[in-house]
Amino acid sequence: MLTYYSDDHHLHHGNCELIDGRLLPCFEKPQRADHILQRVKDRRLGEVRGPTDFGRGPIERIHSAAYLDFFQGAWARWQAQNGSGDLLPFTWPARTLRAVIPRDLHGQLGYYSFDGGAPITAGTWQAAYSAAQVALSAQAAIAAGAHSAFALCRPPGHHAASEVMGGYCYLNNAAIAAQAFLDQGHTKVAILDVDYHHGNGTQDIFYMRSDVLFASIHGDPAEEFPFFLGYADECGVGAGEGCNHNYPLPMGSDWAAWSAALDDACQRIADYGAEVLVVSLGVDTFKDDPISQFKLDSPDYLRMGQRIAALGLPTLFVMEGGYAVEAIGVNAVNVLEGFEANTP
Ligand code: SS9
Ligand code: ZN
Repeated sequence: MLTYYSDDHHLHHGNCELIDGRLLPCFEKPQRADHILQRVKDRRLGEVRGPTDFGRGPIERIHSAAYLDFFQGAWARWQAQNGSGDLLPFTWPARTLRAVIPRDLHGQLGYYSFDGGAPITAGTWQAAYSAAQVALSAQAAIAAGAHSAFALCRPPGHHAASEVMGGYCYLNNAAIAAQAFLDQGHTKVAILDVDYHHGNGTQDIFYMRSDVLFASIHGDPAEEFPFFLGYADECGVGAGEGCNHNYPLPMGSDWAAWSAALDDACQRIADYGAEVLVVSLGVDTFKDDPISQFKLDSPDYLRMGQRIAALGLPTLFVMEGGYAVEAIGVNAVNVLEGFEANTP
């Protein structure tokens, strides 16, 4: 399997995040992608290629120009104010307030985010931009005939909506790639989100559309981040009705419970008639993940890849979460190896 990767992810390294009343070092850190790349090489998964630059155009198919302008320019504005430290939001237009766009940098930061988990640093835009190009490059490889490809994206993307960052995510790499398939002539794309957290950004982007089916298996949002989306009764609206499938699972779920949801999600994807599959590949479902509560073990990721391969669809894997840094290389690449083992 081809892997696409850019070293630019190193340009994004947030300082800290708020957990249990303490500021702790960010869990979403550069070593995550370094470990995955090393495992790709150790297992000789296939060639590793740098991205082609497709520009801002395909990103603007998902994110508004106003949002991208804000994100791209935020650090320079912060520097012009002599800001020190990461740029982090602290006020959001929650219920009772108005979703106006203030003039102030921090006001705009609150407008364009949903939590304080996505710090903007000097290199965040470049890292996120390159991650989107990595996803687009892997998409292009599949469009050119490859049966599968791995976009080793960092930062991740599935929590980012059209105009909202959060949950370590800025640009929705999987959504950008899915839209590229549609813009190149496909009519039905499925996105399967196996990250431990609900892909709220991806769901929101495609919620009213029938050309993308979204299925997500995740920790029950009644008990887990992102809390405010990802419930089982969210099925899509308008043209999108019936094209959104959430599988919220209880804390402590293991492979038996998780794989039952996967079987159902795969059946939905097959019934939908998807021509191509994008997998939002998070491996924070791992038993030793420091911020998650599922109980998958490393061999389970081989089974996951095998089950996904049984769909028989051209498949783009897009890296999302996974924070047990030493293990995420093994677990992510296990999915890819399981997929290849079950591909004729
Ligand atoms: C605060 C935890 C916030 C955000 C998790 C984002 C995961 C992205 N106690 N966690 S895959
Ligand atoms: Zn996650």
